[in-house]
Amino acid sequence: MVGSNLVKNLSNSNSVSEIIGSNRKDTNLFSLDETTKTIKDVNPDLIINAAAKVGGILANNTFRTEFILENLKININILEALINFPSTKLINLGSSCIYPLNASIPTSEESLMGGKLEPTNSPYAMAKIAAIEMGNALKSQYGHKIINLMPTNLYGPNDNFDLNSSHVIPGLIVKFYDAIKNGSENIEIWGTGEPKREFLYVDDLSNAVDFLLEKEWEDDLLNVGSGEEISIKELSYLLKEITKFDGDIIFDTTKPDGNPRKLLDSGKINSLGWKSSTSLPAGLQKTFEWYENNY
Ligand code: GFB
Repeated sequence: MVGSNLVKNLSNSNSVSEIIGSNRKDTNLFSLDETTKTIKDVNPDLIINAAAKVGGILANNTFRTEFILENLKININILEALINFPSTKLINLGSSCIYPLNASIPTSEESLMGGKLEPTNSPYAMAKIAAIEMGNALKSQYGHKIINLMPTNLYGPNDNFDLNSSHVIPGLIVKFYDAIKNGSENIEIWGTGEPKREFLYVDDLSNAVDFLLEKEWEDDLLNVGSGEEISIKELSYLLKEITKFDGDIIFDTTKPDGNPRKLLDSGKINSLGWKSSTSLPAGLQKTFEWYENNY
């Protein structure tokens, strides 16, 4: 979702003369040789690392080994390959789950490593933290220019709409869509509905990246969020309205809630002059329409 969206949006950017997308078919990031070869062949001014094994709470909590191994390998190979290309800048994308469970809300960049991680996604978070630390090592030792962007929970067209591995928004869109199609009387939401999340429409993240291309990078870690949080219960009622489902919503409390609250302090990027522009209802509407037209 993020990589294809960046290619689409940055193709129209005044700050970019050419953008080259490289997906998993083009470069095997589990191979250091192939990763190095792509960097050597393309010789880019800037790499945006949007590659990751990602998933929702169930996938993260079930495939814990794959989530840490695959993400570590991707990040190790990109950063090790970059050692010999110190003039190639890197924008490295992470996730808000790098911050500790007990971090203050809204969570600022300073909270990193201040406590224990939230258990359902600690393997994924640990791989993302390792990438930040590796980047810092390259910066101090070899002079690389690297910025780590930590977006809040993302959603939008081209997301993963598989019920078992998706994040909450695409998961609920599929559930409402199928319930309407099958005439079901209710849909099931995981957990208590009490947890709160902050969501960012994927175009807004690409817009933040485009915005930063014009800036001098001083911070090595920068949060990117919408600044608004909503409970999963409120989110499900909003989606019920958008999808026009007229049945009931049932909460399956045998499923995990995960982090009770995730809201980033995006004050740093806001003070540079960037703000998200897509409201949650507008983004959800666009994502639902995209799903209806593409599935
Ligand atoms: O989006 P989500 O899977 O990820 O879940 P996290 C958010 C909340 O929605 C949790 C609830 O409290 C879920 O229990 N939920 C309710 C559902 N119904 C559903 C459903 O049908 N599908 C899903 N997926 N959730 C992820 C991390 O955490 O966030 C990743 O696991 C990453 O590592 C990502 O950081 C951004 O926000 O809990």
